[in-house]
Amino acid sequence: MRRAILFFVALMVAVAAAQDAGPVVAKPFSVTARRYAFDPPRIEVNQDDLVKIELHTEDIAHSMTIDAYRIAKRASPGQPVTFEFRADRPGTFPYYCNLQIEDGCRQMRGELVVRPRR
Ligand SMILES: [Cu+2]
Repeated sequence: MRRAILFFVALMVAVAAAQDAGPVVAKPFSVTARRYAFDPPRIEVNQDDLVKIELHTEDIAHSMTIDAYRIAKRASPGQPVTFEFRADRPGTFPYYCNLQIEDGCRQMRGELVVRPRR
């Protein structure tokens, strides 16, 4: 009986520890790219968050490119793209559209802010 109680306590401690290990559920963001801006222009997350981004465009094809995370995702009208990444690097990182056939796409800027873990 005592062993069963000890086992139960150990199990609860393990469950609590697992819950402290950080978010398991992805933080979703909906981003709309259009001539010539991102909405929102700023995304803030905590380090180690699993970030899920759904990228939409309403006019022409655009991309969301985040060099620091080696991400370049393209969306075209009616064809949004969803992607996930672990925000494991703290800092402020620009995102931009790398489909620069249209000059205006060079003006498209946003920033990803990854707040460091305390
Ligand atoms: Cu673009």
